[in-house]
Amino acid sequence: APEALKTWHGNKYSMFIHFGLYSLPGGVWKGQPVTYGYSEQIQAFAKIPKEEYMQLAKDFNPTQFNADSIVALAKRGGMKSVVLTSKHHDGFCMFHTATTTYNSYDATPCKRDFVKELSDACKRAGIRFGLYFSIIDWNFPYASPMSDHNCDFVPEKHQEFSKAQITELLTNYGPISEFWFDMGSNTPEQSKELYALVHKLQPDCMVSGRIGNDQYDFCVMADNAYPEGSLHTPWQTAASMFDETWSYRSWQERGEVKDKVYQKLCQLTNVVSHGGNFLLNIGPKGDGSIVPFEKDVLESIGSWLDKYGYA
Ligand code: JFZ
Repeated sequence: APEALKTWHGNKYSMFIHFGLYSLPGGVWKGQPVTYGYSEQIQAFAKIPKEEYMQLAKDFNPTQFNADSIVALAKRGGMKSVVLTSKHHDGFCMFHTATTTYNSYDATPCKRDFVKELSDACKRAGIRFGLYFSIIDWNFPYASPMSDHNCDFVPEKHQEFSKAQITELLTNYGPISEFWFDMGSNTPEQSKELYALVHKLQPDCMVSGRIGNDQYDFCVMADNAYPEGSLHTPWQTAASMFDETWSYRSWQERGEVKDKVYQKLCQLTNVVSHGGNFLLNIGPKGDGSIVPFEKDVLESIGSWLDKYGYA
């Protein structure tokens, strides 16, 4: 719908949040920093057996995760929506789902539904809310193979599983501004089916191009990139704070806040002035708290936007 596109395009600048079980180890496994690969994919990069990785859920109790303060930070930062990782490649669901007990409500001591908490907080604050969803799933035995975590691939079972989760996500949490599929479907038919499912449930929800096979409402550029010429489709650039990871990494060298503010402001203005939307990521710690460096960066960008009248 053209109105939905206009609304989405009007977001311009939004917050991406990578938060999940992987936030607990924070880029360290068995006392050793894992120095290659994104930290949200530590299960694959540190070759952690599934049963062992799953144990993280027993310690997942992010007492410092406060949806209202995250949303307040997004607003202070000048952001118009928030996009949360509902499920990353590890397959751990950050919402209370009936499809698997491997979720933040059933498998943890905290019994919390983070999709619910953040969607409610966004509603209270009057900003939009979107979801990242990985089609790749290292926990579901029948999901498409990537690394050696899946060995019993059954395309139909994987598709039914994804559809059930997508249905929950688009039914139980109010309006979802964008559905940020990652790591595409297996076949063109499956991409088409998921795309149609999203629009059947929420006609105004914008679907990301990473569902694969040319099914999309907007394209996602490579990190920090913007197109050379004019694109004939809406597009977005997602950006991480640091090149090597999206989720929290305890040993990350962050440098100076002012340098990061300058870098991210350049990217933001570049992307938005070329007609794209900018989605800037934060990676909260395993206890749910926001990394002070990231908070400072977002607040400085927010004051700059305010000062120059962009807010
Ligand atoms: C994917 C994930 O694998 C990663 O862990 C993170 O969640 C990120 C947001 O999305 O990684 C990608 C996939 C494609 C590109 C960049 C990062 N790309 O096309 O530039």
